[in-house]
Amino acid sequence: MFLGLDSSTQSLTAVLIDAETGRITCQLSVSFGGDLPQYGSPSGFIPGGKNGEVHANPLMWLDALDLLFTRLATATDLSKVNMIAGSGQQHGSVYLDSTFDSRLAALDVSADLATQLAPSLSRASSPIWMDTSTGAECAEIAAALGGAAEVCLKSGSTAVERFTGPQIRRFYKCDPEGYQNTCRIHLVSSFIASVLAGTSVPIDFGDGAGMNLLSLSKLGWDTDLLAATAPDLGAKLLPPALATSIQGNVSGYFVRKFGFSPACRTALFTGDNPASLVGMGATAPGNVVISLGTSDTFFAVMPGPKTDPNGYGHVFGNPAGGFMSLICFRNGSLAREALRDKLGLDWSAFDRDALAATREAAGENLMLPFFGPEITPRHDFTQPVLEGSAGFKSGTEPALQVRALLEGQFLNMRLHSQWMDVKTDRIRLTGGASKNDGIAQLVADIFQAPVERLDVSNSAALGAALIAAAADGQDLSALQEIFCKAATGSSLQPDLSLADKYDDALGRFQTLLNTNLSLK
Ligand code: XUL
Repeated sequence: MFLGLDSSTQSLTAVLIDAETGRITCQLSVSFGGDLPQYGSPSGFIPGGKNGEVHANPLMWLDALDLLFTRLATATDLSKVNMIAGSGQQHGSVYLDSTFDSRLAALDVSADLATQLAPSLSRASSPIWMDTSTGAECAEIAAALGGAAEVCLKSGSTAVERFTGPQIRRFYKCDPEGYQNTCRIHLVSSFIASVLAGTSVPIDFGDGAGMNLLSLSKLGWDTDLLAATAPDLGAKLLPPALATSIQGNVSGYFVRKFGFSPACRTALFTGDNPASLVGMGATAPGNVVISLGTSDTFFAVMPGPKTDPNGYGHVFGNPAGGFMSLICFRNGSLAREALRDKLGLDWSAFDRDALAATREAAGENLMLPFFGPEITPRHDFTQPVLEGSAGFKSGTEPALQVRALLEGQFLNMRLHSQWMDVKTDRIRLTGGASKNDGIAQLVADIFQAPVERLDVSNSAALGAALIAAAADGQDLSALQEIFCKAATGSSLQPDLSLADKYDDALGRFQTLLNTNLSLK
């Protein structure tokens, strides 16, 4: 049995697979907002951050881990797990002092993780991927390297606000003492992997590439980027490694408290998107993955190294080896939820009612679908921009707004993924909103490509379980054939008669976007 965990923005999920029978035997989740209300983070982060800051409490992730394992131990026999791997929301960072490793080694089962590890935090909160506070630091790093293009060439991305390097630099500038007390910096992924392993373990190439610190050609920390980010940074990071590297046995805390076998081993954790690439069975060319989550992401295996000329897209390590490209859209389900709440609709209205009722209006009205700052394209939007019929703009025909929001999200995705130039035999759709047939059909129509969905709702945790199996020596592509099949009846073909309409809408969307980006 192989266990995959995914610590995402809003929840911690476990997927347990049996490689022999080809079945998922257990799936469980802890919701940060719902299950841990004491952290005051209904959407997984501390609300009300100033100047673009979005932080989360890392102790919440530890409490979630204890709670998830308590539930798992009741639901299943954890002594059968051979190997654990996992993934985390990308870019978020955890800052630890010199006592972290000794506290990990001495964990006592009579107390919880959060109480025992809290004293080793050298920074009380963790900036996460939604943070946009580091514009100045991005500019400083780019200037030190001789320009944005140089940072992109080395690390696969221009210096990006949410990426960990600029976030570390901001911490160093705002709290030099706190930075000096920090002996180890982890990503969300490597932090949780370290807790499980009972010792600090490396960051993997998949998640490490989201830091603006990893040299893609050398697959090691880049000395120029380290120097441009903060002093002595190299000493605070372990050398990066491949996700399938085995770290040793699971910590005794989990053996004694939750019934893991002492022989159970742990592999590295990776980013949620690289893990999702594995879990969606998309580690070979021809597949594009669109993940509809808190953020929406668009990713695919890279045919060759290529970077986004506009600086919005990224190159990350593929946990199966090689590289992947990724584009992240901040206004994902948070925007869908914002419009739903504004119009007082329930979820079904996004699908059955709203999209079905407005089929005739495909591509007619336009919405720049941004309820807050966006990262692709990078801009401080405060509310959506509407262009179209009077009933649409005034909101007297709410279904038209639902259609335009969703069309706007996928037109924006189509526009900003053109640079990748990847072969799209099929789009594999995942994430909460992917279950929605209306949304899935819209993706097929706007991209004019077939869309498939898998049975599994948490592709990152499934991907992590498959990475655990691969680390144990199992054949990854054979397992993907079994676990990553499209669900029966889930495939949708594009409506070819809409191709021209959406080509035209794409042009108008681009014009509206460019006009708004040049305002200000
Ligand atoms: C990717 C990104 C998000 C997070 C949260 O660059 O910022 O997708 O990984 O899921």
